[in-house]
Amino acid sequence: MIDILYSAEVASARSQGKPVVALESTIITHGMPYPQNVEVAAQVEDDIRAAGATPATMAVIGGKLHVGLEADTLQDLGKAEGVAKLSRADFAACIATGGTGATTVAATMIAARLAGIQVFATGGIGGVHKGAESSFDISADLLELAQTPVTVVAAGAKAILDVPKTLEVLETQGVPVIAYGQDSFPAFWSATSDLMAPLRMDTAARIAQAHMLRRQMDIPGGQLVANPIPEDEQIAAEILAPIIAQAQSEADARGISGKEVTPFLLQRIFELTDGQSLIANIALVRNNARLAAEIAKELAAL
Ligand code: PSU
Ligand code: MN
Repeated sequence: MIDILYSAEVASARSQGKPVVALESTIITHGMPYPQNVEVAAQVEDDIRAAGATPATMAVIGGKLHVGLEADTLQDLGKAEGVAKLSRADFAACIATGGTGATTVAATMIAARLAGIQVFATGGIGGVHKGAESSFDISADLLELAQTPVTVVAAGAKAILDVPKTLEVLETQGVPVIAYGQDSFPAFWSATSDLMAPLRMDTAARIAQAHMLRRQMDIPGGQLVANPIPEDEQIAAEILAPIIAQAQSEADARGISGKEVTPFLLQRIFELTDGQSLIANIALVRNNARLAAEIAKELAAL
């Protein structure tokens, strides 16, 4: 087995069988600017503690896989420059070479599985990018959801993605996409979209039960829970549409490709909305952390 460095609180929760919620770190290093990134990461961890679960933020630091970061380590990671963005493809290579990297949704799911953690809260997942029919840019997050048994709570998918194609790939890959408490598939900054979610559940207990049943039925893979942003915190899709289009055409003009695409778009949208996108982003991540904690508690009780 690979060597894992657990934070003190995660080690203690694991030994007592208490509920733990995994958190990614790419959102810290590539998704939000410093110092808000560190403040938000600490706040989200506190939200999980307040809800009665233990947060486990994942990262690779100097070739060691950390499950749960101590406060000073989180601070250093949030400030550091040139941290790698790790997905399934480069996760093991980073450990092998003694590197430092932040985990995407895909890599966080792998780390969670290694640590026996079944629930994970994030903001948005990667998906099928606009123009994927020529770029072939489909996030490894979708394929990870198809094979790694972790329930991921996100706020739906961003409009930087081709959301209908993202839902099609999830369906093909056999990933349950569950809207929480509504029929519509949430659109990240907006609580609803024109698309129906394939599934709907209204309680954390149901989501936990479905997660367990998939394991008992030997169906590999996880679940995607799409949790709508609280209505008073949302940004209307009409306001964001032209901004997203501008960010996308800038990315195309500059020939941005591969793993640079998502961080580039997020950064440009932050700048073009004068930071408004970040405020909504923070609200929805916190909301997802609270729901993930409830699901983890239900799973621990099963
Ligand atoms: N989408 C967001 N915010 C994010 C990301 C995606 O709304 O921070 C990050 C997550 O870490 C996700 C990764 O796993 O980007 C996906 O990158 P890619 O599209 O290169 O697979
Ligand atoms: Mn990609």
